[in-house]
Parts: sequence; C-alpha cells; structure tokens
Amino acid sequence: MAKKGEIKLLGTPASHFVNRVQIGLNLKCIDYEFISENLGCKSDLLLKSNPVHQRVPVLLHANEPPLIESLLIIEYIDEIFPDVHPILPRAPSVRAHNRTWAYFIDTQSPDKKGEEEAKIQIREAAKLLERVFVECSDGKAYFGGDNIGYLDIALGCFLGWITFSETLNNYKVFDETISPRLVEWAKKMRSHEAVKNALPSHDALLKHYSMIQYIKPPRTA
Ligand SMILES: N[C@@H](CCC(=O)N[C@@H](CS)C(=O)NCC(=O)O)C(=O)O
Repeated sequence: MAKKGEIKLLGTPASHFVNRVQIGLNLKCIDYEFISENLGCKSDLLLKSNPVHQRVPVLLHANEPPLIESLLIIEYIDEIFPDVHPILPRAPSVRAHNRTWAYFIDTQSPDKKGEEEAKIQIREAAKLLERVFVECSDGKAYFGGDNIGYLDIALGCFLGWITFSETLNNYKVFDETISPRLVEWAKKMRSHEAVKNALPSHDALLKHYSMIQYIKPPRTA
C-alpha cells in the first residue's frame, strides 16, 4: 500500500485522461495528492515532469521518474499495487486484446470533423465497442467481468464528457438501439463509487467548456 504523500497526480479535473488515472487510483484505494494544473499557464513542475508533451496527467511516485500517458500510468499502478483490485486481465492474449481496444478508444477523435461526420463516427465506434463488450463481459456487468477492468477504465473516463455533451447536443452516444449493453454498462459505471468520485460535475464541465469556446478560434468550413 502507498504511504501517505508518496503518490501525487498532476492534472486538471476536467481532463478525461486525468479522470482515467483517478478511477484507477480510487479502485485501488490509493491515497494521493491531487496537484491542480492550469493548462493555460503550465507550472514548472509540469514542464519539468513532462518536457516533451507538456500534458497531464503526470503521476509522481516517491523518487521515481515522472510517469506520463494515462494508460501507461494505469498499467504502472496495477503492477506496483497488484493486491487490491487487479485491473489488467491475467492472460497475455486477453491483455493484448484489451490494449488493442484501449488504443482504438484513444484514437477516435471526432474533434476536427463536421457535426454529421462526427455523429457517424461515434455511432460506428459505439457499434464496434458494443460487440467488444459482449465478447469481453461474458454476460457480466463490465468489460472486466464482475469487476471494473482495464477497458472499463479506458472507456469509462469519457463518461463525464459524454453525459455533458449528450445534454448539450441532445444526442445519445450510447443508444438503446445501437448499443443497449453499453447503455446498461454506462449506468452501472456512473453509479460506482470509484468512478463517481473521479468524474467532474456538469457545472465543472460547463465552466471548462465555456472557457474553451471563448479561446478557441472559430471553426472553418
Ligand atoms: N495520450 C495522453 C493524452 C493527454 C492529454 O491530451 N492531456 C491534455 C488534457 S486532456 C493536456 O494536457 N493538454 C494540454 C496540452 O496539450 O497543451 C494520455 O493518455 O495521458
């Protein structure tokens, strides 16, 4: 178990990548210090800890070199704290399968597309992920089976922003007709303590969203 003050997480609460690490730390009951970062004016600590990408999350563990990349941080905490809530599947082939789909999740980026194109991409991704869910969950509640696993964390960290954008755009990312199992999964995830305590509130996201809209250049056709 981590000693008090041994783990620090550098991040911003509105970042789903940071939320991903928070879900992992919560599941493992790891006590950590959250160091809030202002991405508009990055701290020396962030620039020193992640000099190449200068992005959050960064995990600082005692005197170890800083760790970056949310999925790699999840793997790290799973390795050094293996006893409480194992995250990665044990079988190498299942691990590889999970990592493949986590990579898929992180490479879906509808940001730069038009609205209709983005909706089609989201729908196609939801269809695929529904199939992956059915395959991995084996009739149980999570990708990880009875417990939240690697893919649950990889996808679940987006639930804050998904809920927010569904309200804002009146559009369902996980829809009963396309991904009924994922609708159930999302409900279950949102009510899990480890997830609930990591996801930002609607108001926090609204504040962040308004700020981004204010500084973002207008989209060109
Ligand atoms: N692949 C990275 C992505 C991290 C990332 O994009 N972080 C964003 C916040 S959500 C960030 O720090 N952005 C600041 C910047 O790019 O300057 C991960 O999984 O940790």
